[in-house]
Amino acid sequence: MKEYIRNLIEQVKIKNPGEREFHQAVEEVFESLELVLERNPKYREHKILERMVEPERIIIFRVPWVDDKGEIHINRGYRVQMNSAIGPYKGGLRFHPSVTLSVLKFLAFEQVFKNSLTTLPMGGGKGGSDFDPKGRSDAEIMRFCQSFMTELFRHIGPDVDVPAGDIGVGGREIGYLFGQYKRLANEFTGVLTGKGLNWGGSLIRPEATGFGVVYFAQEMLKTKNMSLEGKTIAISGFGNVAWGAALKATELGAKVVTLSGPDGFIYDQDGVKGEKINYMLEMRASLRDEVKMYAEKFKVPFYAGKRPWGVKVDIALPCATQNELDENDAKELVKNGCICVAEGANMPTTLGGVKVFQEAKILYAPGKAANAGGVATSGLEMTQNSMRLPWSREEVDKKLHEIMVNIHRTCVETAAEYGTPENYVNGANIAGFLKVADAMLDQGIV
Ligand code: NDP
Ligand code: 2IT
Repeated sequence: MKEYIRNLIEQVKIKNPGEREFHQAVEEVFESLELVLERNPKYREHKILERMVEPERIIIFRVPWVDDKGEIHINRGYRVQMNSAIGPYKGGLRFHPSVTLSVLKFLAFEQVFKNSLTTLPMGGGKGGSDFDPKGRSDAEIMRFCQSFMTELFRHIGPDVDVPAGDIGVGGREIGYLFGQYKRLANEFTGVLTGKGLNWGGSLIRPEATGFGVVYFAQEMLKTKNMSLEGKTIAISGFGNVAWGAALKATELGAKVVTLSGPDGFIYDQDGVKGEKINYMLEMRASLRDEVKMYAEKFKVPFYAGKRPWGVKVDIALPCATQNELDENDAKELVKNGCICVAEGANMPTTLGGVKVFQEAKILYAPGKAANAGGVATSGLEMTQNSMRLPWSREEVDKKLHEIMVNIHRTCVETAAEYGTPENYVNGANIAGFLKVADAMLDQGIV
């Protein structure tokens, strides 16, 4: 079976040359699936893995727009519709200059397994653009979003494909995208999630990914009879996910001592709490892309060009972006006594880094399990839209919490069932896979 999996990974590399991030995501998942294929030859016979790495559809399009000075810009837009076996395509849109087809394919691939874990009926997709929002005016962001949606609208729909936010796409962008969709499609439906509260959005959706990561970490700690109370935490990033994680971790009695941005990281020994957490929203809205602003405002140390993984903490929550924590960072965290890593970002740890955590036998949860609370709450937003009834904050939060506890239990039970107890990577990959794979078998060769 090892041979078959290795060959398959090789084929993916040959067929998708240069798509480094996509190769990495496939390799991580397929290594876990060896255990499943040994027990169930039917997945191999029906070429389920071969089908899963071939997106059902990819749309690539031109996004022309005009800046405030009248200059014309051309960006590239994408939507990767990966797998619709268990529901309409669902997944965020990323606006960042580092966006490539490889990045979006890896994200869409991860999304398939993540969405399956949420227990809600959502397939996997992802999209975005290499557009750089940094320094752009509100009017420029609006024109870009309108141009992007002018092409995308014909490929999505509330029962077809439901995009949401990701890096560079928050409430404001979802608003502009929704406005343009509504105008073109002439319908008011839940075609996007992360909407404003007055027009179909769900309470708790902005907080959901970060809250979910912390709920997941809480469950991991419980397996060792520990809690978040009094623990110190290193968070990377200062965006939507980092913000939600800081809020919930602080509420549960932990102390968040770092945040990071592309410019470096800050160390706040008193903890990122209260108004300091609110300030994260201001930093994000400033579109300056600098966490240094925090150091200046609150007079704490700033380490230019560095990542926060050398700091002594109990828990690490990487919440910025892919491959932001490598083998050396992982060694450093373990050496300094870190006992738990839960990924808020998608694939923030390199394959080498993951091996370090697993060999050190610390608690380590991959993003597709730990950060599933965001898309799960998007699923709850879709439900509310279908019912045309909003739920209260408490109700959504309770459901989110139940879903995270459930995903945690599923990961632990599946890992044990397949002979690798405490291996959250195997637990998440296998459990996420089985539901989608069985649906594909039921639906024939499509
Ligand atoms: P935001 O745009 O709100 O924030 C992203 C943060 O990461 C920003 O601070 C961003 O800075 C920073 N960042 C980006 N690149 C780097 C880098 N190379 N080094 C350091 N920091 C960097 O996005 P989100 O918080 O929504 O997303 C963060 C991560 O969480 C992503 O991996 C995303 O895929 C994942 N995620 C998001 C979910 C959601 O619901 N929003 C759900 C599940 C996962 P800048 O952009 O200024 O470079
Ligand atoms: O990576 C993710 O799960 C997200 N960016 C959220 C996707 C969604 O559809 O809410």
